[in-house]
Amino acid sequence: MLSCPLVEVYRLSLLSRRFEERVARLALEGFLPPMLHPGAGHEVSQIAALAALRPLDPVIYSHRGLAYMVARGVSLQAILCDIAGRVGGTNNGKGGIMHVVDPSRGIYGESGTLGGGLVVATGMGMALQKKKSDALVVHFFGDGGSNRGPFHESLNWAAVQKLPVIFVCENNGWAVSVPASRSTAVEDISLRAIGYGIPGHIVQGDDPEQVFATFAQAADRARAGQGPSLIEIKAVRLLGHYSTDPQDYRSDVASASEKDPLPKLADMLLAQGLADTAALSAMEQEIERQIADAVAQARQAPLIDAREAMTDLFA
Ligand SMILES: Cc1ncc(C[n+]2csc(CCOP(=O)(O)OP(=O)(O)O)c2C)c(N)n1
Repeated sequence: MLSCPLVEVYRLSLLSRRFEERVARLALEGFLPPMLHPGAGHEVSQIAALAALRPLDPVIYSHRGLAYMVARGVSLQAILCDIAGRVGGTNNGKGGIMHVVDPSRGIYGESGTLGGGLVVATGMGMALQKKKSDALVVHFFGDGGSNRGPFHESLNWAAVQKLPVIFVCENNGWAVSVPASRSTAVEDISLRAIGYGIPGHIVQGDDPEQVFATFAQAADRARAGQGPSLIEIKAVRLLGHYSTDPQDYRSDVASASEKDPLPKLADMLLAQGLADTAALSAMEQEIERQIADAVAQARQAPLIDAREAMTDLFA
């Protein structure tokens, strides 16, 4: 059985974190619009999850963070151009920050409405099943999204039809400013799997090996025609709902930062002898260089022509 590529998960998580920090600074500077939902705290589990799947298994991601695209190798420059409305992005300025779409890397964007992606993922699962493909769809959504109607319809239908879908609830305990305890009567969203007759799993967002193994198991099940799984990642939202959120509704900000999976993973690499401090600092420098290059290139890209809004339309 394959094991989790921990060093690569760390590198991509660090790249996602530093890139997102840079995006936030570029927004303050006015180069980009400020509306980013930071994924800080979620990166390690998102990347370990995708590492257990095939590179082209379709991903319908959630609005939180950029790690999904970074994990699939979408270029940083293209992501920046998408966000900044510049030529060179993945969809010519039509998506902005939350809708990077690159089917050549299995990245299919997300729905504009919370919960909408569940239905799209289920429909894609039907299409894959009809085509007798051995690919599977993975869809990430939040605990807030799991309380919307499409969650129940999608899981029920996917279970009945044995669709190749992995439903992933990233439970960070918050939906904007509403704590999960005020919106959800159960602590574990994964318990709901029982109601649909499918496996439900809980994984800890700071345990990439557990995440990898659980996704690999759910993927085997989906590819074998046995149907969907529901995986709940216990995640931590280190920052605000959006980048300039003052978080005045929150008293756990300091304690949340102690739960950051990224330094924990660095410690794990050092303890297991998978990397030494010199290797980690070389990695950090390489990442800074990669980001600086992407920013320099994006700054040179021209703004999208407004007429682009009328191209590639099919409805
Ligand atoms: C139908 C609908 N209602 C409200 C919103 C606004 N909205 C965007 S994200 C969000 C909260 C999402 O919380 P959760 O699903 O827990 O994900 P998280 O932000 O914690 O990652 C809300 C209410 C929306 N996009 N669509």
